Amino acid sequence: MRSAVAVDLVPGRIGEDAAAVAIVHDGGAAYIDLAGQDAASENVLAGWLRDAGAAKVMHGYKAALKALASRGLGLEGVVDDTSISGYLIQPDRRSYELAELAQHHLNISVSTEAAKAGQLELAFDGEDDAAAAGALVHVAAVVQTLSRYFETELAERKAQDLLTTLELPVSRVLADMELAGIAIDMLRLDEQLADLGKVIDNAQELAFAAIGHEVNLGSPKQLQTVLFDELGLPKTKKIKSGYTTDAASLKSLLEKTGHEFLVQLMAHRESSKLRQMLESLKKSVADDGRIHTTYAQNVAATGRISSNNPNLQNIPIRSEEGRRVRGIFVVSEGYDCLLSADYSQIEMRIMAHLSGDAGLIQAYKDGEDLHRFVGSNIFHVPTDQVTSAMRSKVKAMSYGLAYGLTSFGLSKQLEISVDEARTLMKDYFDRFGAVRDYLRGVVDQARIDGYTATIEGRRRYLPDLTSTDRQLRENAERIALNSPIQGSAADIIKRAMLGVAGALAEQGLKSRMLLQVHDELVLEVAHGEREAVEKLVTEQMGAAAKLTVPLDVQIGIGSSWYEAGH
Ligand code: DCT
Ligand code: MG
Repeated sequence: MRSAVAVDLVPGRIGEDAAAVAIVHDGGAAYIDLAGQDAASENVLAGWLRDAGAAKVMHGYKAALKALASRGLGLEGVVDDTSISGYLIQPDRRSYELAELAQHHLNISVSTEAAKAGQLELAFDGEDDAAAAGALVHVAAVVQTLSRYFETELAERKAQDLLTTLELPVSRVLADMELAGIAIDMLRLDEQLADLGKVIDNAQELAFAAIGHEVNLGSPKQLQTVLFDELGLPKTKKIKSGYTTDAASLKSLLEKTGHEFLVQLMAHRESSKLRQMLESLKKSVADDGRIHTTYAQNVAATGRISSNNPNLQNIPIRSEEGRRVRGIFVVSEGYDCLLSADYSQIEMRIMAHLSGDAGLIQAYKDGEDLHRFVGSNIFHVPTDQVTSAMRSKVKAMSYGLAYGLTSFGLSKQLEISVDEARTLMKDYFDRFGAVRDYLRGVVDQARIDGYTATIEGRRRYLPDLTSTDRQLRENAERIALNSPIQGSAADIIKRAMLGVAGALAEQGLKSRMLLQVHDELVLEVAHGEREAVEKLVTEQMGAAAKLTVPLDVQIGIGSSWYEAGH
């Protein structure tokens, strides 16, 4: 018999603190105000919460772990988190709030007051104690019912193992990472802000000089006047308010005309965006001088972990200016360095594995740079004569095909004629035929099954595959193509996190994992543990999946996230 636990969360120093706990068990219920307890009953509660043999279900396991930890309370034996099982059942829902899940699956209405109590904001203010207690117990009762209903649903979708062996343990690891946070070098942050300020002012001045007068560079209306009336540049795509001045159009306009105003305008925009990002990072530094992001396991339908408040996944990585931002994330006192480990070409490796394409598999087994290898095959030159332009072309094509790119799309992306793109694709598929067969097969199979599945069996249901609306259908087809690859990459990094966390604990190391971003893990390494951590991270990440091709892990070390990059 599983007990349902609801924890009342109130804003705390970092994240939330637990104020009260409601427990529903076999029809009976208890409400415990954590502040008003004597030592003896607190011990009983603490013992029960920590008892791995006492099975518990809840909604929002990670938040509860953190909130209870702030009171020194442990939590073991959690066998379901309905905010995650609900997601595994239907990964494309917009929200997994308790009230919504209860309404959708059980047709039960949960008052917003009660839902809030279980899900964050309801603060107990003395007067309304009884009502608040009732609300929290009600939440636990709903969670109990919902979890029972989900048991069957999970079994039907063969998702029980994903929940208990992957997602729930990952919640634990993420809770620790969120609590740890990552240290920020405020001086460096301010320095970068000041530098960007100069770059922005300079770009603005040069932009004004290029047209001989001042203009508000942030105003699309004024920009249109300058670009299309004054300078008479070729018109971009028509939109409601004239012609678009979005980034892509400006880029293509610059390529066509090379106009100095555009050069400066784009530099101005890029730097302004970075400055905005730095400002928002600065605002999210907590009292302890660290940034504590919040991860979500139920936002990205592919299975990838997302990061919020602040989002650490959208810090640009391709430009040097963007990478520099990582320099503000630093090792903290008492630790030796930061270590960044990431998978190289994980999507292509998964593609090689899933398609079983002999050429791709052999290339990886031989330790070749795959994009170079494909480039050599497509452009009919030896691998050492594949230029970086050729390499990025085939890279764009390889990923493009996995994302449902058409020859028209490819021609636009590579700025070549549709005929050329068609030939390129034909050459590609002539060489790597199993990839084409695989991609076709994925969509056909998904149409029959109603879902796609990752290597670990994470499903994504795609009812629109049989829609009569062509746009919906084609969109579902694109999702079907890429979900097994994206989703498998997500499963792999999650397994790797469990492996790394497990090995750190097993070896009694003080080093800790801080961040998970895309295919990368960032750790803070304690003194004297560098070698051991490097070894275990390489091993654990490499062993996170058994593919027909090896998983390649690259490691960098430094005093900041930037320096640890590679
Ligand atoms: N990506 C994409 N389309 C591209 C390039 C990248 O969809 N044209 C996606 C898929 C892979 C992910 O971004 C990471 O990008 P890269 O690191 O550039 O890809 P890679 O295969 O790891 O190549 P490289 O060896 O150059 O790092
Ligand atoms: Mg890469």
